[in-house]
Amino acid sequence: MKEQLEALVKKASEAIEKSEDLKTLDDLRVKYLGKKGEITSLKKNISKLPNDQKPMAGKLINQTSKEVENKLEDRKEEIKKILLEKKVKEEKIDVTANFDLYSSGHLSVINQTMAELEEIFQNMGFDVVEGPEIDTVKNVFDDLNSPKNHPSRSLSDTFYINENTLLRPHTSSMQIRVMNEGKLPIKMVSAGRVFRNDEVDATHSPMFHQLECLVVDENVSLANLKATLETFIKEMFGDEMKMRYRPHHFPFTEPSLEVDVTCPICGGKGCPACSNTGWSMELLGGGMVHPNVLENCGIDSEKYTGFAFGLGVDRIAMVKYGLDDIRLLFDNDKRFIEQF
Ligand code: FA5
Repeated sequence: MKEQLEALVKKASEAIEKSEDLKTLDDLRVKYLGKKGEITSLKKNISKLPNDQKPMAGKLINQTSKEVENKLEDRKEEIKKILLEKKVKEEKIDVTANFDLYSSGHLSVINQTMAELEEIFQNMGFDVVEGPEIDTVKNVFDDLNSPKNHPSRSLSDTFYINENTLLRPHTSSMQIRVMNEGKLPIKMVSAGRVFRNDEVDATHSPMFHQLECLVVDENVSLANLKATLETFIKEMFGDEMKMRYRPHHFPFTEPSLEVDVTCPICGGKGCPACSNTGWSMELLGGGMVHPNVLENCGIDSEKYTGFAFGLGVDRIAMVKYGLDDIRLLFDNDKRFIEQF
């Protein structure tokens, strides 16, 4: 195992040394130390070793992990320094240049998209509701029928403030808050920031935005959910946009589904961005509200049914504007921002 780890450190170090930008470095971090990374996989396999080999293997893998982590950090600092020096050299300021004194800022792409989404749903008769980014374990998990051992509850997935309070990892906690108000029927959307300990890559960010939708009334059916989703997709992306449903599992809905649309980069022909499938990354998850969730909020599940879904606002913006990397939305590059 020692030789295997040394070879891994060598391979990682060479790749890290060769990297010239922070994106490549992020990708290397995911490759080696991410949830499915090479070193993380080795850690997961320790349990399969004979008992007498476990302590030594654990120690060696931790050392390897630390070594690669340090090399990534060192290279990150070096790259930052090189980029800064390059910037200082290239970006000389001409103080005599004529510039627009009155140029003003505007809403970011994400806020524009969020406003557009809210308007579409308002036109369909939904109320717009706001809620806190810090919420309770009860609202985020317990009352949403999440089993105690659900992976999303773990410290490695979710940012806890204390045992009972956390940065919400999804806007679904707003379902509980609204149902607990005790007013029926419900037809609401609620958008805002959410936080997860996700590795950064082209389609994932640790802070992103969701819009939650909840309808509860008598006789609400899966057909109503489909009609709402199909109307929304047409309003947002135009009549030509294709969508597909995939079955999924969420503890708070049954049955559950996910939705993708035509790949915005190739228009469905197949390209590297969509791994030649012709479909976008997953845009939203939803389903029929689980009877346990209704009962947890004091709603009679024999009389009332509901549907809910949660969509990724950042990913909606990516599809709308044909962006192939979510990081563009957060980089604050003026050349990008000014295009919107
Ligand atoms: C949820 O968060 C569920 N709460 C959605 C839901 C609501 C299901 C109501 C049923 C009823 P999921 O983890 O799949 O599900 O996230 C929903 C959407 O958020 C995804 O489809 C995706 O568009 C977006 N998303 C998820 N993780 C990230 C991330 N790290 N970065 C950017 N967008 C993300």
